[in-house]
Amino acid sequence: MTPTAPNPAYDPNNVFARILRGEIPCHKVYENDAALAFHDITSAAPVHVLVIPRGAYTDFHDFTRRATPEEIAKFWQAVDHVVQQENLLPAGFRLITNTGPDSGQEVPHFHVHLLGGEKLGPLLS
Ligand code: IU
Repeated sequence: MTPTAPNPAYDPNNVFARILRGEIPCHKVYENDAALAFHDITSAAPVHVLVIPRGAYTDFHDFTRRATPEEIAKFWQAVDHVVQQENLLPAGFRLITNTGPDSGQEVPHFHVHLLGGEKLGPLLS
């Protein structure tokens, strides 16, 4: 795929960039040419998978504004693939993407948390 121009605000040494480069191992669940899905190291549910784009996007806002339509489509197709692979329907699942400091976003590379495998508690408690 044609990479989008680098975002000057993007830290190329964040942990997910290093996972994408193979410098840090991950427990891979699925990948396509635009996205990688792997288990969160701190599980908040029986299924807790992170899906990240291969491109250098800091967060949801950055990804949505700068990624190509093909990257965006393939990213969400990867999320949907993991939903099916992990048998999360019909019981259901939750998608979360923290964006910016007020959200508690820790890793400055866009990612979606996919949570499921049990009845989840209230989002806000
Ligand atoms: P957040 O939305 O940026 O707060 O989520 C970052 C997640 O990345 C968090 O749930 C961590 O457990 C997870 N994570 C990881 O899976 N592997 C790592 O090496 C690191 C964080 I650092």
